[in-house]
Amino acid sequence: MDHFEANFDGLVGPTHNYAGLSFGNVASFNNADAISNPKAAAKQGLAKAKAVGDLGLVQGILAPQERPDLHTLRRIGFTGSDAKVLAQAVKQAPLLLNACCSASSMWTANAATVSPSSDTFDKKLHFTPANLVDKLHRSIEPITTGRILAATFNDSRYFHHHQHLPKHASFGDEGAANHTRLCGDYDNKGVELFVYGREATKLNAIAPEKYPARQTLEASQAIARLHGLVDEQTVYIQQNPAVIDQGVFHNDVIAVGNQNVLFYHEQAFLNTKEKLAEIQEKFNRTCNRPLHFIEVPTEKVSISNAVNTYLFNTQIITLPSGDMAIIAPTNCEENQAVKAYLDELVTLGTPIKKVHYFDVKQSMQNGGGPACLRLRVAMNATEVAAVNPHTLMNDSLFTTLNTWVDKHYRDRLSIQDLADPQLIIESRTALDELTQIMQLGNVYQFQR
Ligand code: SUG
Repeated sequence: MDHFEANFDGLVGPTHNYAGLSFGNVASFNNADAISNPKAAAKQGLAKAKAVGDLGLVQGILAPQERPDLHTLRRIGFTGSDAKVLAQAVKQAPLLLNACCSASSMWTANAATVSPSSDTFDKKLHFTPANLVDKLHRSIEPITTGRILAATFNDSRYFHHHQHLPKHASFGDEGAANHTRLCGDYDNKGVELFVYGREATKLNAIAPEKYPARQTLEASQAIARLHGLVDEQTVYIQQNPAVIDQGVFHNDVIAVGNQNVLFYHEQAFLNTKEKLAEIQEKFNRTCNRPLHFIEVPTEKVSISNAVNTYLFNTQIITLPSGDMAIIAPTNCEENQAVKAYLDELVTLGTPIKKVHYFDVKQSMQNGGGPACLRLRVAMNATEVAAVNPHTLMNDSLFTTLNTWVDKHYRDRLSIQDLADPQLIIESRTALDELTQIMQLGNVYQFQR
């Protein structure tokens, strides 16, 4: 095969914890203050990534970020030694300290928006890190994300890296979680779908009432301009505000696509009929293949079941045989209605023939399913060959990373532990070693 959709999974960082930081993300809120297990979280993620690689897909790993983020704490006025900065922060501003300790970069579906070279103006693969401005703990990710992406896709002949969008609510951008690409073969032209929650510059625009809409139309349009996408291959769709208000904080909680399949809940979008017609028309003109819309009705799967099990935060992958499989969290298997739906789905005659379940509960408890944990990068063979090879999953990297996790990670972390200065030392020691394993150079602030 000479065209691939690679998945780059976020390696869970040593400070993985449950701080209830994401208003509008039901799991994050419900599990606030629970005790986390960073070691198990990292191993669950690695096992899932390795299994997808073993199914025959190109699989990569993106390094986590430096947390606690002492640099942000110093920027907001805490001074003295690292230990003193933590001690002051926990006393004066514990919630800000929590925000500076989140391992949220593990959800690499929010790392960036990626457009493959067959869609872009200069025939390079484009990356724009997401600014993640809606949540403080996530808004401190994009600079380091940009460095990690540049160290992973480190060949300017093939990869074009942009700066994140201006950090203002008008440009709220959550990356690939609100972006889907439909295509024939991965290296052929495709149709890029941008799903947004609100239009920032229009007065009285339709928007959710209870929870924030993190992605704006203006951000999606800016990405399409930066990547040089053409209108004939681009569709903008507004998310249904009523489902955002029920906990669907990203489109990838309610819809997922792969090649010629779009799998979505009937309540996912606004103006569904018109938008599906536009997708169909653009797809027909761009891609030489039948398109399958798989719409899941509320009577089979309610919005609350979709949010609680992450049925749509599954990965739809194409196996070397050409059949598609779904990578689902075990939470789907444990829910009667959702399991029944998935059992039926593989018999419907669509390209989806099989479901594989993985336990990623440490991530799920913060609202991150299998699809949140990965950034998809469609590539041709030349581009795959240009990727930093030390970031690509194989038996050796899998063993090395598991050993590295065993050596450095705790198996229990409470919110109170975030103020432990020893955690800074542990985290930095681990990440310094990781940059050598993955040959990333000095991507972290503490190394510069
Ligand atoms: O941004 N949770 C993440 C989950 C991101 C899921 N990503 C996708 N759907 N693509 C978020 O809400 C919780 C952190 C905490 O509460 O400790 C958090 O950031």
